[in-house]
Amino acid sequence: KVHQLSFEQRLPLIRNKVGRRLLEIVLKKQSNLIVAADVTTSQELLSIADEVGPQICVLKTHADIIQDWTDSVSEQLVHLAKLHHFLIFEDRKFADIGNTVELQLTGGIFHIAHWADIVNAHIIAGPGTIEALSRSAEHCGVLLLAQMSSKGSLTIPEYTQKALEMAKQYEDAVFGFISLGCIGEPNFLYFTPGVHLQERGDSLGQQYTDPETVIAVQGSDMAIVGRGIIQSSDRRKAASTYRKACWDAYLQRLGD
Ligand code: 5BU
Repeated sequence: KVHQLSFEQRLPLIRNKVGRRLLEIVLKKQSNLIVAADVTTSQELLSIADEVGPQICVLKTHADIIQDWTDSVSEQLVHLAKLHHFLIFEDRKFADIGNTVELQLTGGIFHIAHWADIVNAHIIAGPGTIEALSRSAEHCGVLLLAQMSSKGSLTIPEYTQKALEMAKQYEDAVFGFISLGCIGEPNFLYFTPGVHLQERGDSLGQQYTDPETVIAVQGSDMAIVGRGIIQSSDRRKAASTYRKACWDAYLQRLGD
């Protein structure tokens, strides 16, 4: 199932306001590129945000791999997000009972709810996880993990289908999925990790696909690129190359 509706046409179909705000940014910057800033110091995280910021619609973080995280890091990140017009997606993959998820979202040392525009959740524990996120993250949009890019992932078709059903029950909060391509209706957005222009995988089960296949053929909307950009000697240039490849793939899909 590949959608040929444009992002302009899909914008009014999206119920969650963060999802709509994301599409406004995507259209304005002509970027459906998300960078996964998988580094371990706040200095590297912030310099990546500044370097690739102009090319991306979303910066994806793993706050818990930053060795020197403080509230000041998130404040600076939010400042850069405003400066370069991108959203912040904390890839926390909440998976617990609702009560614990609420504490994980708001508490600890990360205070994710204070600075993340987008968070994601596994559906393994049932709707309580999403209920907690939708209640305590009013200004946050939620993505459900419907498929994963890693080898041996247990997300069989029936599981992916359950994610779609659960999303429909929480459409005010959930505006999309982590999936390998388009798996449902055009009123949701599809985000795909495991994107690389050169490599086919890593030594720990990551499986890569190129932007054209992911977006034009498999019908995904947003490509998530980590090491393809992060490990490049010129991150600005790499981000620019990936932005163009992802946007051209989107245009190709519309034109097919
Ligand atoms: P890479 O360096 O492009 O392989 O990084 C991929 C990023 O996407 C990394 O932050 C992962 O945690 C994240 N990811 C993934 O690779 N595959 C998945 O199925 C999910 C997240 Br969900």
